[in-house]
Amino acid sequence: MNKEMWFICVVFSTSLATSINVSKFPKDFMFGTSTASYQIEGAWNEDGKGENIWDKVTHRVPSPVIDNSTGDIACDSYHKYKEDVAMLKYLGVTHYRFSLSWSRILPTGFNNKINSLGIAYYKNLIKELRANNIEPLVTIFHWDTPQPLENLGGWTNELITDRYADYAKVVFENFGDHVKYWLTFNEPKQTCNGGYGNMQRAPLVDSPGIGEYLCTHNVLKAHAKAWHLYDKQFRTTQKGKVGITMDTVWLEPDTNSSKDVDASERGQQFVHGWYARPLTLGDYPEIMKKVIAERSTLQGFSQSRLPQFTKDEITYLKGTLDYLGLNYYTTFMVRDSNDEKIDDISYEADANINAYQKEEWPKSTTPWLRVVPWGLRKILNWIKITYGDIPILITENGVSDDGSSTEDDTRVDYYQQHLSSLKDAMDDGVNVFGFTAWSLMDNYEWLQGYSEHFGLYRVDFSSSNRTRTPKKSAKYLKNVIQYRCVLGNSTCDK
Ligand code: GBH
Repeated sequence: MNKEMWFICVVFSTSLATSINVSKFPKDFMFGTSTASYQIEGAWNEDGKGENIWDKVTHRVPSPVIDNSTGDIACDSYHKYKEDVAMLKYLGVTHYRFSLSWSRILPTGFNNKINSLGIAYYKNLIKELRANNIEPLVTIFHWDTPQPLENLGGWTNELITDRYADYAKVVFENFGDHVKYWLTFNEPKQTCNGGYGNMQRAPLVDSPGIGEYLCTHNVLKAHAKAWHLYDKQFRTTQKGKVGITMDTVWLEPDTNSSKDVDASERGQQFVHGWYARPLTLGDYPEIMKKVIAERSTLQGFSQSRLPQFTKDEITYLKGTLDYLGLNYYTTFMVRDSNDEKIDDISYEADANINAYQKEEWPKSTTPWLRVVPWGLRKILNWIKITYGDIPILITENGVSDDGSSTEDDTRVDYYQQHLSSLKDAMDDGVNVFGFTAWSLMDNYEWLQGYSEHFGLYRVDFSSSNRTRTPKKSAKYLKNVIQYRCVLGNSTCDK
């Protein structure tokens, strides 16, 4: 190949790899930003709020949190919600995704006592949003289980499924006239794997290979109970939609050998099928049922560590999704693992894949998060092919940095590339009706404390005002929303 041809090839292939989709987003496409109660509200023991599992673990001595910090004050949004709404207004978003603190509404976790001040806080927030023409998108549960319910086993005890439905009823009754989009759970895989399996999330219960499966079983039942409750008692008058948010990753086969391709598909089923399949087709993926049953037997258990749904439960779960929320941050390469690890009783050993990220993929300050925009298009297409043409809302997408500068070019690039990949998926025919950036502002990043910054706004955690400052990415997203164009200007095709 001569020099000139070589040059043309390189230019062509790099421009393909990074080519930006410049077709416009549809007129009714929803653009928003996202937060979660424990990560922003603070006021952890104010106005009658009860204790939840994050209050509990962050107050432990020694602390399990990287910087020993807590969400006691966080962004102080309990007091500063009007400022938050003004920021949303500046961005020009159509919707705002936030979550409700169960313990603020029901301090004991049970419905014996409803905290009117907690209800008032969310009513005021919703009112302020509506007054500014911003649609509230409400996550009913984002990881903060009331401590009294955790004391009884939390999500591993089936008792919680009816208690969750009681809570959802209070929520629909009080806020449902002004909310059209509900999400029952945020990332149940993190609640279950992190909370009861791999010790990455509160309540930090050490029960790998068992706790995750019990937890997920109950989360799915609780979700279905809330959906049916809404469907029977609230849908006709309130006219909203009830979905769930799953965390997603794309798992790209390392080679095209059938072993690696199978490992990728098995991984997808363990990560996504575990939740999406029961709620669309009615039961866990066959591969999960088979693998976990076989391994359980080899390990000496008299029954599978994966609980079974009865026929009635399968019917009850099936079709309980009005739409699907997806959080996408990154992608992994996967290889088959030759080692069966029979002695290892854990979800990870059951899934048995080797995952890694390529050095050439740009890093963030979060260890698992490298920038891989094309994975978003791939996971969206996989979901459509595997579970049918369900309406999808991207409920989270974003990247962390060290927070040292408001000139956050990395975040601007990240959003531009991911929105472009999202538009590619929409052009492929995937039914996506909205995009929600994580996060409106820097906030409490769970066991990483205040060390990772995902915000469009910087928050000064050293000032008692928790001063918010827009970053370059906020201005970029504002322009994207205004022009419905990833370039942030008017040059996109019609
Ligand atoms: C989200 O979690 C949360 O909803 C949000 O509260 C949080 O602040 C935000 O992201 C930023 O972290 O689990 O092995 O497949 C994201 C949790 C953990 C999901 C890592 C994807 C990929 C590695 N993510 N996971 S794996």
